[in-house]
Amino acid sequence: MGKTLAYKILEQHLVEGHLSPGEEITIKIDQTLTQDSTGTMVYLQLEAMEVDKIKTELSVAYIDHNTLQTGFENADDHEFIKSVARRHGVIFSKPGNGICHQLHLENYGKPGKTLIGSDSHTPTGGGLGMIAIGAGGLDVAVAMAKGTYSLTAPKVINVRLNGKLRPWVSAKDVILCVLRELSVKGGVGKIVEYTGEGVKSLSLTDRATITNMGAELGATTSIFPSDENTREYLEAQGRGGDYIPLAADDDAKYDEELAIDLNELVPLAAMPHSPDNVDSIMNIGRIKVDQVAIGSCTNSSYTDLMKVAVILKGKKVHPDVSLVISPGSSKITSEMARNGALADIINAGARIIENACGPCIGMGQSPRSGAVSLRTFNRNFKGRSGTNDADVYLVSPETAAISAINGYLTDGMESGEVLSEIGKGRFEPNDNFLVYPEGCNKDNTDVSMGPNIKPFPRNSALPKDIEAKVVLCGGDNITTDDIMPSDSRLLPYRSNIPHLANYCFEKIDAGFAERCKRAKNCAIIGGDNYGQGSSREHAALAPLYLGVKFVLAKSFARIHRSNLINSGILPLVFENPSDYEGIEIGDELIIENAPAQVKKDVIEVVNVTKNVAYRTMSKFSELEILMIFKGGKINAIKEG
Ligand code: MIC
Ligand code: SF4
Repeated sequence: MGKTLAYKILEQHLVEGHLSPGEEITIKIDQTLTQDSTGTMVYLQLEAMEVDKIKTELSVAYIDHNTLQTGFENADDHEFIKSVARRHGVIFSKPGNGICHQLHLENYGKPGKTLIGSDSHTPTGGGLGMIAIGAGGLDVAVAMAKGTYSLTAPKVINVRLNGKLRPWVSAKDVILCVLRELSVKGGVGKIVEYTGEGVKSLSLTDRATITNMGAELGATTSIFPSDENTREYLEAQGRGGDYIPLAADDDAKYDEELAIDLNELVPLAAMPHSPDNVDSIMNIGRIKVDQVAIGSCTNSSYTDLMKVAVILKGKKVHPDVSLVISPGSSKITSEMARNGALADIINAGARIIENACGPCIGMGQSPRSGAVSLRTFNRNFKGRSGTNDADVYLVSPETAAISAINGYLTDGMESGEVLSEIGKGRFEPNDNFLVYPEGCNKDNTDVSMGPNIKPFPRNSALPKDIEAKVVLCGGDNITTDDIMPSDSRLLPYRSNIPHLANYCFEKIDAGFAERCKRAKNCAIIGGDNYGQGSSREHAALAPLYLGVKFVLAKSFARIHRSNLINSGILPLVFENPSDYEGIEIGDELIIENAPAQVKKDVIEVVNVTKNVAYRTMSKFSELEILMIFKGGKINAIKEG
C-alpha cells in the first residue's frame, strides 16, 4: 500500500513507537524555532535543564512579537534570549528582521526535515514539504536538549485540489474554504496533506499561507509536496541546494478525503469572531470598513505584498479607512524598496510599520471602538485586536487592498478590475539582521537577566486526593487568548508569570484571578475544544501559579492539552458531555486516590456540593503519566 508524504517523513524520523494513528511516537527533530513571546520561557527552561549541548541540526531564536519596547521589559527579554542563544549555539534573528515563519521559509526550512516551534503557526514550514509542528515552549526546550519530540501519531486527511484559482481568488480563500468545511476543531489529531493537480498552480508562499492557517483547524500540521515551485522558491532565496523532490505515493491511502475545485472558489471572509465563520464576500455584502491591516505570518510574503502594491498603484486609500501594512521580512521590504512597489503603497496613503507580528498580536494598531477591521491575519477572536467591540474579518491581501480603496468590503471579481502580473523578485542575500553563534561556549557566556524576568512556576508531585473548587465554567472553543490575553500591555510580561497571572481570563471573567487566590486549589470547567489557538504555555503556567489542579472539559485542543500536562495540570474529558451542564462556580470537586486513577483510562470526579460523580476519559500515555505523577515535564526530566 502506498504511503502519504507525511508518514514517509515521520517514518524516516521515527525513534520510538509504532507509526499508526493514535499511537504514541517519538520522532527525531532536525530544527527548532522560537519567537520571543514564548521564547523567554523556552530558554529559561533550557537553562533549568542544564543542557551541555543542543542536539538539533539547527535552532533559531526569532524576535518578532514584542518589538514595541514601551519599557525596558521587551528589550531585556531580547537581550536574555540573545545571550542564551549564544551560549547554546542558537542563531539569533534581531527584531526588525521579520516574522519567524516567513524568515524560516526564506532562510532555513528544508523539504523532508522536521521542525518544531514554540508558536502554533510553525506548520507554515509544511508549505516547503516539512513536518513542521507547533508546540508548547517546554516541548521545544526538550527538543533542543534531546533532539526528539513525542506526539500521538495523527490520521492524515487528503485535501485534493483540482483546477486553478481565478484572478482575485487566492490561497487565503483556499484555507478559508477548508475551515468552512472542517471547522476550528476539524483537524484535531490529524495532518492535512494537500495533493492533486491544483497544487502545481500554487506558489510556495501560497502553500505556506494554507499550511500556516491549518493551525486554525486544530491540526497537528499541514503539508504540501516539494516540487518545481519549491525549487524555484529556494533558488530565489539562494538556497537551490536545499531542494529535494518529495510527494506521496500515487496509491497512498488516506484516513479522510476532501476535494476542492479551485476554479469554483470565490473571494471569502471569516466573519467575527472565529476563523471558521466563513462566507463569500458577495453574501456578506458591502459593509463599511474602518481599518485594513495587511501582514502577519499568513499573508506577508513578497507575492502577497506585490499584489497589494499593484492594486494600490496610482490609487488612493479611502478617506475613512486606515490602511496599515506590516511586511513579513526585511528582504521583502528591501526588494520592494528597490523595485518601487513600496513607494506605490506609501503614495496610496498606507501606513508602513515594522517587519514584525505587530497588530496581529495586538501590539498596536487597535481599531477604534465598534470598528470593522479587515485583516489578512489568521485569528479574529474577540478582543485580540485590542478593541473588544471591534468586528474583525479575515480576508486575502487582494480583498484587503481593493476594499481599502473602496471603503467597503469588496469582491474583486465583481469589481471588474484587471489584476496585472507580478514579477518574481530578486532577493539580495543579507545576513545583517542575523547573529550566528561563533563556536558556542556554554561556560564562558553570561546570561543577561533583566529585573522583569522571574522564575517560572513549578508544580509538585501528584497528591493522593485532589480537592478543588470550581473557579470558572467556560463555553465551547475557549481560546488561549481568552485564558491568557496578549496585547501591548501584557506581552512585555511573558517572562513574569506572577504579574501575568493577575490578568488570567480577564476578558471573559474579570474576577477569575481573585477567585483563584481565595480558593487556593482550583478546577476549571470547559466545553469543546478548550484551549484552541496559540501555543502559549502561559495559558497553563498562569493557571498553575493560581492553583489550578485540573481542567474538566468536553474536549481539548492539542497543544494546550500538552501544555497542561507539561505543567502537571490534569486535562480531563467528560465521558458524558451533558454532565457539564450541572456544574457551577463554587462547587467543591474531589478526585480520590488520584495516582491509582490516573493509571486507568477512566477517572472519577466527585462533585461534593451536588453529590454526583462524573466519569472522565483520560487515555494518558506512559510519558504523560510520568509527568503528571512528578508534577510536570521539567520535574520528570530532572528527577528521571
Ligand atoms: C499567536 O498568534 O497567538 C501567537 C502570539 O503567535 C502565539 C504565540 C504566543 O502566544 O506567544 C501562537 O500562535 O502560538
Ligand atoms: Fe505573529 Fe500573528 Fe503569526 Fe502569531 S499569528 S506568529 S502573532 S504574525
